[in-house]
Amino acid sequence: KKSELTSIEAFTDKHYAKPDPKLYGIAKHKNVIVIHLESFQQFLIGKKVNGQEVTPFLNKLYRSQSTYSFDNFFHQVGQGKTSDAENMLETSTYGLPQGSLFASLGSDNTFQAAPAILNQRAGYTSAVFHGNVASFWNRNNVYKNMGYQYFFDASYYDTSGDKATGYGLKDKLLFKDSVSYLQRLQQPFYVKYITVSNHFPYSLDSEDTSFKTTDTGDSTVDNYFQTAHYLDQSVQEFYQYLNKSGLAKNSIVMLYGDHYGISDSENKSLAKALNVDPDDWTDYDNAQLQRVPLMFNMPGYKKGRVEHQYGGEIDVLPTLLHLLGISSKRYIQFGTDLFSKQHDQVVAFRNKDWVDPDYTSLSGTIYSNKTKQEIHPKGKQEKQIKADQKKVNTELSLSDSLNEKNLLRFYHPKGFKAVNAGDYNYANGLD
Ligand code: GP9
Ligand code: MN
Repeated sequence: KKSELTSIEAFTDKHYAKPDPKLYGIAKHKNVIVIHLESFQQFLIGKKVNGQEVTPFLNKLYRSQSTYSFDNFFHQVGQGKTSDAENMLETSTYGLPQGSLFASLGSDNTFQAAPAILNQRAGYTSAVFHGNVASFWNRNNVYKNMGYQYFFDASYYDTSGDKATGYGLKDKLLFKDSVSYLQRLQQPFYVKYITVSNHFPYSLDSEDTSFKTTDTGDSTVDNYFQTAHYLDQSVQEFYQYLNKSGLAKNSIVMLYGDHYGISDSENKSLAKALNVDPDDWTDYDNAQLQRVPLMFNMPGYKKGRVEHQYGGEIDVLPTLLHLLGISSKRYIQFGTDLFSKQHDQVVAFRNKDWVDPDYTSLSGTIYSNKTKQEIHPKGKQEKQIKADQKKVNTELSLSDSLNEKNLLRFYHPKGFKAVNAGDYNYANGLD
């Protein structure tokens, strides 16, 4: 087992991408506020329905000079959906080929995750705010193993009557009702808000929306724009609080979409809403639709822009650490800093498909991104594509060995103190 760890370490060492010195540490000592935009896909950004922007606030944030945004950023989740996204963002290792890592391994595995790293390297306090019950996706156990100090789950809020929908407290209320807890956290803090209102089946009470949506005839698609609009307003209201309280100027806010909201089987109805002929819709289009937003917003910052490099959820942790001025080199992480010149732009999906700036590979069929057509690569091109596929396979299988055999328990990065889940008792909350 230890020799396996050695080969994993050799891979991630060699794969490591060093930070861009111009961006390293630009958010040093700032609070980190992560906003998990449930089921939020990139096509919502800038989208208008009946002349009205679906997500006007996020659109503004996306284009603001205070934000680094990405337009070729992909989700990489498998069956663990939200929990896979969380796992990748917190650890820069992949979810499992089947099921949810949180659910199947999360109670016992050793993690070297963001909350513990930030606490030990830079004194961060950590917390999660989420309006569903703590046991969903086994979060209660996983968060303790990751070193999260506080978890404000549904039991901390009033979720009675029409205050909640299927997956818990409505987003506007989550942001509003969590303020009293957030205010009491010692700074700098690393906090994560997991929203739920924009979740299938995208139902909202009529009092929560007046958005005039599409009429594709597919209620999932039509409702999706309404709940996305509600989520946008929720984030806007939270920003009003961040600005008023002064937290905004001491914080970096990272927003990301966790995975698709409209499944491949519904993409033909979606095509109508996107003004594309549904009969022309292909597997290639399904793959391209797996883009989700990623934004690093620093209120007051002036050099932000929309970045075009390809990347995915696996790349977020090293990117964030470097913005905070914390080197990621000593950790086993499969992603690479999105801003690095050495960043690896081949984005692996959990089923071994992949995309990069030039090609899309789906079950071994190769498409040119330029023509959107299937190609039959020859010569140098074929060699490159084979090498990329091999790297994708290797990377996924090394990540699986690491997690399935719990190998991080044998890995001791410099200065890292193993997390003791027993240190945390969320039932007692803040004292
Ligand atoms: C529920 C939520 C949804 O707590 O995070 O998870 P998902 O169904 O998207 O995996
Ligand atoms: Mn989700």
